[in-house]
Formats: sequence, C-alpha cells, structure tokens
Amino acid sequence: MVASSEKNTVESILHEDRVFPPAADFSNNAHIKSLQDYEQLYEKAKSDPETFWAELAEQELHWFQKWDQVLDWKPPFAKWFVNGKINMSYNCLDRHLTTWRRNKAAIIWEGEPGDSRTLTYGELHREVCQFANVLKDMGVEKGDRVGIYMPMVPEAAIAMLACTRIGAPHSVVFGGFSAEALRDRLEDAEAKVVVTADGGFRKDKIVPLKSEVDKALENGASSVQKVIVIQRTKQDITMVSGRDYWWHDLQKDASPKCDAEVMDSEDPLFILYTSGSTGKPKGVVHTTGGYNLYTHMTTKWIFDLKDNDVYWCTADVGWITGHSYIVYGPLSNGATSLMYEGVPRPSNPGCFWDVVEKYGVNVFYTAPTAIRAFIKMGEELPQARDLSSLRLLGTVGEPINPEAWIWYHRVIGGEKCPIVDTWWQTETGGVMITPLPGATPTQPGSATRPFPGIIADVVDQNGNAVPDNTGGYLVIKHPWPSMLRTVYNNPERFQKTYWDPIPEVEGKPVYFAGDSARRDEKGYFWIMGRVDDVMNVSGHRLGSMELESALVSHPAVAEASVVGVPHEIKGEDIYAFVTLEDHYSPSNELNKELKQHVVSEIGAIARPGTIQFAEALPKTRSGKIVRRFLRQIAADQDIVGDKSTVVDPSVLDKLREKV
Ligand code: 6R9
Repeated sequence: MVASSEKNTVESILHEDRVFPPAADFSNNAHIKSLQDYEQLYEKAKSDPETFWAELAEQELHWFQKWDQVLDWKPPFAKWFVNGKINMSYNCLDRHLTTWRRNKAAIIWEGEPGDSRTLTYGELHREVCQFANVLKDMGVEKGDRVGIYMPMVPEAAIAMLACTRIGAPHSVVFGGFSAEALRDRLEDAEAKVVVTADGGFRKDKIVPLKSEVDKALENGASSVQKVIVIQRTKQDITMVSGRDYWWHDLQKDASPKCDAEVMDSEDPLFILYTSGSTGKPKGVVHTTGGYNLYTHMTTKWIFDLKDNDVYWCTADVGWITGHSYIVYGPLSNGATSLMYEGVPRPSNPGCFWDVVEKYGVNVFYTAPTAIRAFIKMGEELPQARDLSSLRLLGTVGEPINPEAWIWYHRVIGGEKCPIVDTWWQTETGGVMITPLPGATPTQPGSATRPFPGIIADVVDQNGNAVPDNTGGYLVIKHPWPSMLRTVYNNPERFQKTYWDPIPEVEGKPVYFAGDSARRDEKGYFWIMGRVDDVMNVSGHRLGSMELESALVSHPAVAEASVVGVPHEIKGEDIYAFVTLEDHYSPSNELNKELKQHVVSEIGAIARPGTIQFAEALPKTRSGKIVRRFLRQIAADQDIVGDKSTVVDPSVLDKLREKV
C-alpha cells in the first residue's frame, strides 16, 4: 500500500450522508430558485467570466465611468474593471436616497447595556458626509490611511464609509487587540489618523480603547497625527491637546455635504491585517470596484436578501466578515443590517435570542464557535424566545462539525431554515464556496459548491488534481473580483504565501488557500482545516476537522481540538483536547469511551493516543481554535510564539499544568 503521505494528499475519513434539500416555498421566492439555475450561472461564469462579471457590474452598481477592460491578469497581480470609476460609499448610500429606501433602516444597532439606535439610509448618509468632512479637516487626503479601533457602535460603520467616501483606505483593528498589536498594525499601514472610543462594553465590563491607543502611540506609530474619540462609556481618559479630539465636537459643526470622491476601480479600499501561524501579520489589500461587486452579489444571492428582511451578522467589524457582510455587502444592496455590541455573557446568556425576537431577525449569520457555545448553554435559552421570524441561517469561520450543524438546524432553525455554510477568507474578500439557499441541497459539514465565477479545485502538492473524495489542497484557479491584490508594502510575501506553494496547474498559477479539503462525487467541497493542522499518523495524513467532529458527536463533548504529537513508531500520534458538556465530568471511563467512540465513528487508524480533558481551549478573538500552541503543549514543549492573538493566554498555562 502506498502511504498517502507519499501521494502528497490528505486522507478523508469522516462519512456524512444526511441531505437537506431546500423547501419548495423557500426556493420559489429565492433569488436563485433551483440547482439548474445555479448550474446555468456557474457554467456561464466558467465559460466567459469576464462577460459574466461585466454584466452584473453594469446592472448592480453605479459607475461614474465605465471600464475599458474587465480583467487585466498578470499573475499574481489582477486588475478588475480597468479605468472604471466608482465609489463604494456612493453605492452603499447615495444611490438609495433617490428611492423609497431613503427612509428605510440601514443600520439597526443594539448596545450591550440595552441602548439602541436606528439609522435610516438618509440619516446614515448625512452622518457619513459630516464625518468625511471631519476627516478632511484633520488633514486626511485621498490615499492616506486611517486606523479605526472601535467597539461595535454605528460610528464604526460611519467611519469606514466616510473613509471610502474620500478615498482614504481604512485599516480597522479589532477592539479586543492590545496596544502592541494595534501599534504594529498602525505602523505597518502608516496611518495618519486614528478613530477610536473612550471605551467599549464587553461582557458587562468596560474595555479601555483610548488608553490602548495612547500606549500604542507612546511606543511608536509616529505617522499618527490626530486621534478622534467617540464618547461611549464616559470613563475618564486623557486627551492630548492638539492631537486628540472628541467626535461629537467635530461632527456637530461639520457640513453634511460631501461629494463622493471619484475613485479608480483599482484604488485601494482598505487594508485588513490577518495573522498567519508565523511571522508578523499580513496587511491584506482590497481595492474598490471588484470588492464592491463581489460582496454585493454574494450578499444578495447567498443571504437571499429581500427588502423587508432584518439581516444580522454577529461578527465584529474588526474582521473581514464584519467588513463584507455587516457593512459593505448589505448596504450596497440597500438592506437593513443589524449591529449588536454584546456577546453572550453570564449575566445574559440568551441575549442573541432576545435580539432576534426584539427585531424579528430573518437572516442570521454566525460562527461555529458560537454555535458550540450555544449548545453548551442548553436548548432552554433559545426555546424560551420566539425565533419564528428566522428564515435563513449561515455560518463562517471554521469547519462546522456535523453535530453542531444539526443542532443549529433543529433548535435555532426549527427545521425550516436552510443553512449556508460559507467558506472564505480575509484574502478572498467574499464568500467563495457556499450553498445558495434556494438551490443547493445541503449536507452537514460541507460548504457545498463554489459561487458562480469561482473555479475551485483540490490538488496534491504537485498541482495535480486528486480523485474524488481524496483530501488535498484547496486552490482557486481563476482570478475573482474581490481577491486580495497584494500584501501591503510586501508583494514578495504576497507571491510567496499564496502563489508559490503549488506549482502551476496546466501552465497557470493557482491561488493557494492554505486549507485542506476534499471534493465528493457530487462536486461538493468538504473543508478539512488549515494545512498547518494536518497530522501524519503511520503514513496517513489526517485533517483535524474530521477527528474533532467525531469527538463532538459524542453527547459528553462540547468542543474538541486535535493535534499531532511526535511518536516513535507512528511518526505522529493523535492528541485530543476535549471540553465537556456541563453535566459531564472527566473520568478514566469516559476517556476510554471517547477513544472507542472515535474508533467506531472513523476507524482504528484514528484512535487518539491521548485525550486530555480541558476547561477551555485557546482561541483567537474571532473564535478560531489556535492549534499551534496545543501542539507545543501536547509535545510537552515550552509555549513559544506570539500569544497576543489568544483571547485568554492563561488557558494555555492551565492546559500545560495538566499534561
Ligand atoms: C471569513 C473568515 C479564514 C480561514 C479559512 C478556513 C476557515 C472560514 C470556513 C472555514 C471551514 C468554513 N474557514 N470559513 N473553514 N468552513 N465555512 O473566517 O476569514 O478570518 O481570514 O479565516 O477560516 O480555514 O482559511 P479569516
């Protein structure tokens, strides 16, 4: 037998055959109504991508001037809608004002303490124009970078839209990051102005933001000349004269008239930093026309937005999901986008369901980590609220374990809502592989098929296509409008990270996503996790996702994270960290039972050598499990590397003590 590692592929071991076709009444009212419709669009886009995108760009967006060329592709550099002139803020705001949507809610916001605010398109436009003038008064010119370090308040979206209005690329830094992380990002982007708040509310505590900005600026980031501060928590902060200004002082005197700057389609729209497992964070650069089009189309077709929908994406605006699917995609479509400042917390574990009930949310988009937390908190919380307004659910951020999918479908969706499991990345700008809810039969754990215009494939290390149901590396074979254009100030890293790992396929470079996946005989994609998380056990290359899903399918397990540890005979052995459901406690019997459970779910090859019970797993602030530290703990090594992305680093020490 040839060991799969010699074939340079990844083995797939989990089998899932439950299928959920879309309900007829959902399909009849959907933008894309059937699998045939999807397939037609897919084939059309595949055979002539440029015409496909050009037609949509013409129909769906406002251009000040039409492009001369749809795509200029000089690998790895792409230009979309060459010489087209456009403005994102104009497409998100101005064009809705001449319609009935002027008085439609653009943003419905709910604060953690229970305060709330609704901004119509007319009101949002006014605030954005005023703040755009404020930025200009602060010396911000087209092309200058603006740092945004804010809690989840409407002003975060206002600041983003104001930047895009005047052509100043923003760089949003998640409000949970430390002063050092903020400083690194502001320095790399050479930001001229920072927009922040005195503080934010998170889990009933006040998170200091302004004082973190002060620290960041004391220790570097010398490009920053001005700081604009929203008053949110009213705690005491220091204001440096000549540098720091209150938002409300500046905003009240600012003119509400500000024409949207005519931007080139390829002018940078924003920079967003994403941390890899090694090295400093990469500044992912997105540009204007292609990103506007792709986030617009994906929002429309995947979330199937209707004019009377209340749409809620629970991400933070500090992540790409917040950029594309709280702010730009929904507003470009003229939708009502709900923003919530809070997160489930001991004082209010059911807060998400309160928000769904209060606003009659129709479309709800969240992350697997949140779903696993809901499961642990119990069905009683959602069941005590009226969730009947929901008609469509989505997930993003990690592979969703089939058991979590089924729970989401049953308990939150009342078995009537389609679930869109959307695979994508900061770098891709928008969703790449996903069901279209009225068209695609779904299967728990599969992101199903590529969005029209996306040519995805699974290949081995040499770039050769692998057979159906064999795991390999997920690649994208044709440029798409919202692809990252470069890594800010580092085109070499752009080339090296995304285009060099897989050799050319059929003479063409391919985009390497860094994820492993398999494709089944129906053409469905099953994402298996980050390539860095693949283990090699007795010559079998196994992804973390399937082993974890097997563990989570046991009733006692809340969350699981699996890594490889060096092993004399097998090469690597499987080491699992497991958190338990509330009414279970660790024991030797349970430990044995879980190992046996994995064997019966997957096979003897997958029997974990060790299972360690844990109180909590280390996660990034967007909820992804950080396996690289778990690998060090499992191998009994010192914990080394940048811990700043882990929400609660004390989790690591606790795990280490117990090894
Ligand atoms: C949007 C976002 C990207 C990485 C990606 C993959 C993982 C995201 C997923 C998923 C399986 C899904 N990921 N969605 N894995 N199924 N539906 O999360 O961007 O923060 O850049 O992370 O997240 O590993 O490569 P980002």
